[in-house]
Amino acid sequence: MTNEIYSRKSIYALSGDEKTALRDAFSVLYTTPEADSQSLESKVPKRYQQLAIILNEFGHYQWNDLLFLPWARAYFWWFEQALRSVSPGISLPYWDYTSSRAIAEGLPEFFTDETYVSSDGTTKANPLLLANYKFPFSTFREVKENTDLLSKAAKLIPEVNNQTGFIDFSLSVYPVDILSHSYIGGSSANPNSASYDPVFWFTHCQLDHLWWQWQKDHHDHEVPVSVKKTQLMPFTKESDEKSVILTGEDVLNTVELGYRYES
Ligand SMILES: [Cu+2]
Repeated sequence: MTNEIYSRKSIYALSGDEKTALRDAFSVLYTTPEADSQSLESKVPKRYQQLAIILNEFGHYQWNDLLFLPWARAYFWWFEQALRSVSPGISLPYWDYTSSRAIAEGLPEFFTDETYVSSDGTTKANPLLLANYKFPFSTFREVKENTDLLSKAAKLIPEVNNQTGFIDFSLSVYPVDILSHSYIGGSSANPNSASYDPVFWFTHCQLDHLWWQWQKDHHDHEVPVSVKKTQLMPFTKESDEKSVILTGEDVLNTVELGYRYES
């Protein structure tokens, strides 16, 4: 699909410039397409909200079955392509909320800073703090005062990694993700609004990262034929100069989508 393979890394490994580029790209997704007139401002769906609503329109129908991981992989890749259309050098990083650093420090400042200095030198609102949900509401968080839920998620990881088949892995990794939603609370704890909170893309990238690491260690991942053959609506790839819907099989190897993780 693409010749150059790019890497996804931990948010803890991002340079200052990389963080700024990501925040700038989110800001652009929040404001395109531009509203035609002031009065239409609230009615014109922005690119970001068009991407976030995909979870409600398509994702929830598959969340609790075995398409959970493949569909989500296609979704974050799709979102990442939107970021890369704004700023070609960037990739979607992951927040490993089960890491000792996350457990010690809680939600990173990358997501909680009120403001940041953009690449044009102006101080702007941090786009990773909140996003518009449904007019006039924005996303909000009710982050737990301690990181016990993250510790709980971390304790599940060894068992998750020890699973030998795709089905068992999918079932065991699901609660890890749910704990991240509960820890962040607010919009993240509500399935209708979870994808609007900008932190969603980073916690879910970690889910994909866990799958990628697991796939590396378990080559025989026993993905059912039904999962491989199912179309992952509404995501497409270019094939022989036409757009075709991605299937489960298309996303099993991230390199075919154009990315890998650094580790
Ligand atoms: Cu989730």
